[in-house]
Parts: sequence; structure tokens; C-alpha cells
Amino acid sequence: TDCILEHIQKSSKKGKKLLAILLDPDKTKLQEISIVSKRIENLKANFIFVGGSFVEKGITDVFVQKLKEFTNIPIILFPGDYSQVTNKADGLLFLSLISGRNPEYLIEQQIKAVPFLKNSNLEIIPTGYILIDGGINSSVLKISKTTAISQNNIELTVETAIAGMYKGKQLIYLEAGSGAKFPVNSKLITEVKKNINIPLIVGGGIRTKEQLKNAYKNGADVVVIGTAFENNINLSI
Ligand code: 1GP
Repeated sequence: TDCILEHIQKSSKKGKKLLAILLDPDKTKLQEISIVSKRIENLKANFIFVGGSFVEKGITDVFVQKLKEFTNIPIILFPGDYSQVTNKADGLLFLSLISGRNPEYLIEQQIKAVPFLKNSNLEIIPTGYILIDGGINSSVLKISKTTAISQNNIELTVETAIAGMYKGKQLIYLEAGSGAKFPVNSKLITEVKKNINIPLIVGGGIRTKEQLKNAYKNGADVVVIGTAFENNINLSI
């Protein structure tokens, strides 16, 4: 079934905005999952993304299984590397770091995931992942050994997104990095959105209702919030 991507595509066409809460299995304790799930349901989040940069092998599986005990919100894997995959989730953002020039994160990790994925039921969603400078040395930068695109480089960002679309990506993810000081700016979101006809995900450094609304208004179809929720699960947004 292709229900997650279809859901995002249909919402995008109707202008219905979606929210994803990102949980890092490395940072959320198993004992906290019941309360965390309740809070995510209160926020009316449409998806739970699960992933992180430093998650030990096997942890994601246990984490997602536990989440499934407490919530029916679709769980989408947002893996930092090929080992963070489990059949217990509903879908997988099959990411290529297209802002970078490191073959490891353009194709190598993807190939390493295949022996698992070819026998799994996960909905696999081809996603072009574009790293924008969020004013911090984000873990994606450190791990991928790539550079981020400057917030002012609209041309390169737009061309990268369009190239991703031409390559067949079904989603474009504009990422300022987890815990970013500066979320992806309005102009960048607007220009990318104007130039692609596939849904746009925006994340990194979004902490307030105002920033969330702004991202939606400028053209984000899905906004991802991780750090702000992690720091305050009573967050109201
Ligand atoms: C990170 O885009 C997500 O990959 C969310 O970022 O943790 O800053 O909300 P934050």
C-alpha cells in the first residue's frame, strides 16, 4: 500500500498542512514513550518520524515496537544510516543527500539497505534531502562530511531541488539541521516550492507557532519538529 505518500500528495494539492514530530531513539527513553505518544496525539501530528544520527543497531526496532503499543499515528523512518530500519514502522524516507557530494550518502548507504528492504513491507518513499546552513555544525554535516548550502544561495537550492525532482524523488526535504539556530528562511521555501510540483518537507530549528505558520504559509507541506518537542513535550504549537 502506498498510503503515506498518497496522503502527503493529496494534502499538498488541497493545501492541507501536515505536522511530523521527530523522535530520536537515542534521546527518548523507552519508559517515556507512553506519555510522549499522548503528547504527540494532543498536537494532532500526522506522522511520527523516527531517526537520529547516532542510533545503535537494533534500538530503532525496539523503539518503534514500543511506539506502536501506544499510538496509531503512522511511523516513518528517517534514518541516519542503513542500519536504522525496521519492519515495524509504516514507511521509510529513502533519503539521498543531494546537496552533498559524498557518494556514501548519495548511493552507498542506499545499496547497503537493500538486503533488508527487499524483504520488507515498508512503504519506501524516494526523498531528495537538501541540507541548508542553519548556523550550527549539525550532526548531518559532521557525519556526511558534506557542506550545507548557504541560506542566501537560492539559485543552487532551487536547482538542487529541481534536479532531485527530475531524478524521480517524490518528496523534497529542506533541512536546516536538528537544533538549527536559523530555520530555512521564507524566501528559500517560497522559491523551492514555486519550482517543484512534488510535496515539500521543511525541518530544522522550528520552535514556535509563528515559525511553524510561516513555513506553512511559504509553501511547506510537511513541517518536522524534533528538538523543540524533545526539550518540552508539553509544547503547544
Ligand atoms: C531534523 O528537521 C528535523 O532532522 C527537525 O529539526 O530537531 O531542529 O526540530 P529540529
